[in-house]
Amino acid sequence: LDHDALIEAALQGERGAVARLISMVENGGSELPVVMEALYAHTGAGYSIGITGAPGAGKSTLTERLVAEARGRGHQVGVLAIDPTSPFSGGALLGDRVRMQSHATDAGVFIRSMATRGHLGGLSLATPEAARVLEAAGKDIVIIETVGVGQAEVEIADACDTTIVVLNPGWGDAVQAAKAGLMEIADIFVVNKADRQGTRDAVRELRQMLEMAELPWKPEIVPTIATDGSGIDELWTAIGAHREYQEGNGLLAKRRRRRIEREIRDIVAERMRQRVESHAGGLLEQLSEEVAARRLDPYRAADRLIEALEAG
Ligand SMILES: Nc1nc2c(ncn2[C@@H]2O[C@H](COP(=O)(O)OP(=O)(O)O)[C@@H](O)[C@H]2O)c(=O)[nH]1
Ligand SMILES: [Mg+2]
Repeated sequence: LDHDALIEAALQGERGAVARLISMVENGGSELPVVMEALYAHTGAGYSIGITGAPGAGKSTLTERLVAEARGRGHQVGVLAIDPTSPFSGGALLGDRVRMQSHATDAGVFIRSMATRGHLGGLSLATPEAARVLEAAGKDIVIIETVGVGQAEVEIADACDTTIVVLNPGWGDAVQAAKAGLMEIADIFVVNKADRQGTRDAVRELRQMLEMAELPWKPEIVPTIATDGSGIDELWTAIGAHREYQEGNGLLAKRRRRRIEREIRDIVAERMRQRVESHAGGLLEQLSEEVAARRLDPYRAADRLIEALEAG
């Protein structure tokens, strides 16, 4: 396996090389740090957009529309579809692939359903790394679709430059959104399926909630019909406005620094975990036995293990 050739090909945007590097990220092999180091110098110019919301809200349909919109404006686009509830592919992911086929022959688009097979840091580490691969391959817009389930929503807000929360018209959705803490993470709200009844109520309800929240940035509320493309133009404009706002006041740089900080923290935590594991069977087992025999308490045992780690 020639890493240099692989990296060079990925930098040229070669599809197969990009796919292999993302697989490498998913598998979390030992060669990953070297590869990421080589790619890192070629990143930084991309802009990432996160799309989150409940299953069935229309995230994938919206993503496909946004891809077309971005392509029409001359951008190269990467898409990462992440579904932590079905990490080993399945109906939803397959569905995404089928629908995305309208872009399948376009060299300016790279779409990937992500899963973490072996990456020890899980998706929170694999996602920024995969996004970086796409960026290095020339994708200046990276869209990350995540199904909104609890922690994943908070994580996506950290993982991208603009976070879009997708809701549907329907009684109580705005209230649920507020309860789930979405008011704090959404940079833009999309009320998708605006062809359905209750859209105006949903928008009004959301607006009221946002007014009460007193946020520094007032998220725009964009009604869309992803199936026919209505509102996509407005959504693109809203993304641009949020980007400009963040670029103008230094918030984008701040947001990215926070992201990097978290990534470093995750890597360190992961490495520490690995090192602890490397003592499994030896010192760890011995300490466990002493704790079980009440000769030692777990905290003292942890101290002893840390001392051993520090001693190398
Ligand atoms: N009526 C209507 N259906 C939509 C709209 N957007 C998406 N859908 C449908 O909703 C279903 C779920 O869409 P999908 O994009 O897979 O949702 P995801 O799970 O959030 O990615 C599909 O059958 C879509 O065709 C919309 O604006 N109006
Ligand atoms: Mg989807």
